[in-house]
Amino acid sequence: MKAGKRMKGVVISKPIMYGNISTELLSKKTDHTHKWTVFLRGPNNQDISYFIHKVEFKLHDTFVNNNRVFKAPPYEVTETGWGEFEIITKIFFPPASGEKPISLYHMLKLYPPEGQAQPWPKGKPVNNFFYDELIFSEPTEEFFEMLTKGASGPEIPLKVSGQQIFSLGSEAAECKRLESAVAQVTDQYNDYKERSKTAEIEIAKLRQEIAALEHAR
Ligand code: SLL
Repeated sequence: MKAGKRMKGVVISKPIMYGNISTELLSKKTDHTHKWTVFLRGPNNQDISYFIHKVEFKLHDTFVNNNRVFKAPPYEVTETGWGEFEIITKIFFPPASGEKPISLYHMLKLYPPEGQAQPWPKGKPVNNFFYDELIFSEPTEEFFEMLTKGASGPEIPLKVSGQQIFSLGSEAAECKRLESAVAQVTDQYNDYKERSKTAEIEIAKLRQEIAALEHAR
């Protein structure tokens, strides 16, 4: 194995999940209104540390020591505070990978989504989770070894359960929804095309009639 040699044509993708969970503090001793946790983990809660060197969470300047660094999992910060802000999660890969760090931008959500039909139950956590995939294109041979040998068990759960909300099942359901939306839009488009063709024929006919009438004047 030659150090730093990249593998032509090889692409490896690793699923991740990131986001935050927040609960309102019921007894407010300070101006802090919520307790929250921001995290980076595998969608199946599987270990992802075998291809990660460290993770930094950059919090708002109002927090003491606002750059939180983790060299091992769990990659998460739990805090209390009073406001929503953007958190930058910077993922660093092992030096042998030659990969640049990747930054994720996440808006910390404390409050439930607007326009809820029901009032939000007191103490119910607010979740704001995202699924994404880290794509490694032409990894070095060393990093390829790490990426492929370190995985343990399935990376995406089969079914939704608890906090594992992104699953192969929900992906398939989403694909079906998108396919049926595409079919619906295609039908509508064909219908409009047909109607516009009929209208054009009608216009041409009327033009001819006008021309004949003008000619006869
Ligand atoms: C806002 N633009 O005004 C945002 C900033 C900052 C939140 C939110 C600090 C907590 C502490 C904290 O919650 N900052 O003092 O430890 O809503």
